[in-house]
Amino acid sequence: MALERTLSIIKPDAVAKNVIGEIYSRFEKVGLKIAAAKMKQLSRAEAEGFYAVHRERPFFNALVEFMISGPVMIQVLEGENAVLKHRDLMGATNPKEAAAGTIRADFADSIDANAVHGSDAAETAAFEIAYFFPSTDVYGR
Ligand code: RTP
Ligand code: MG
Repeated sequence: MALERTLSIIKPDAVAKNVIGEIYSRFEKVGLKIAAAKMKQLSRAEAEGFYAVHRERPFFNALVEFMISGPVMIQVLEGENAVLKHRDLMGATNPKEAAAGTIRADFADSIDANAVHGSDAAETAAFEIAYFFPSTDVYGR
């Protein structure tokens, strides 16, 4: 299994709930290492660019509004099979459908305020990591 990197964002709702440490602990327990991290208030343009793939979707404006409603915590996670491993920890997009014990089941309130973002494939991870971190700020171990 290849060593992979993925981009994680703890969204404004989860930052406001003060569960950054609880979520980091879940990453560490499955062997995902934090290779880069920063807290950031996204501008509208940054949020729109990050989610550009969803630009034509009906939920795009609500998604952008939510993502700029407060600071987010952004990190690069590194480990074996990191993309899928992280998606498994997150749970389904809609917290009502998220499996028990997943981050979204435990901390998300709605499909809009759903606590976390995770890259959905290795190619999107490469784009998303570069979107927020210059390669010199990512510390692989
Ligand atoms: P994310 O990108 O944030 O990790 O979430 P995801 O892959 O599980 O879901 P995605 O399809 O990429 O959608 C991005 C975000 O848009 C919101 N959404 N709302 N109302 C809706 O039908 C709907 N569908 C998606 C969610 O907040 C989702 O996280
Ligand atoms: Mg997605």
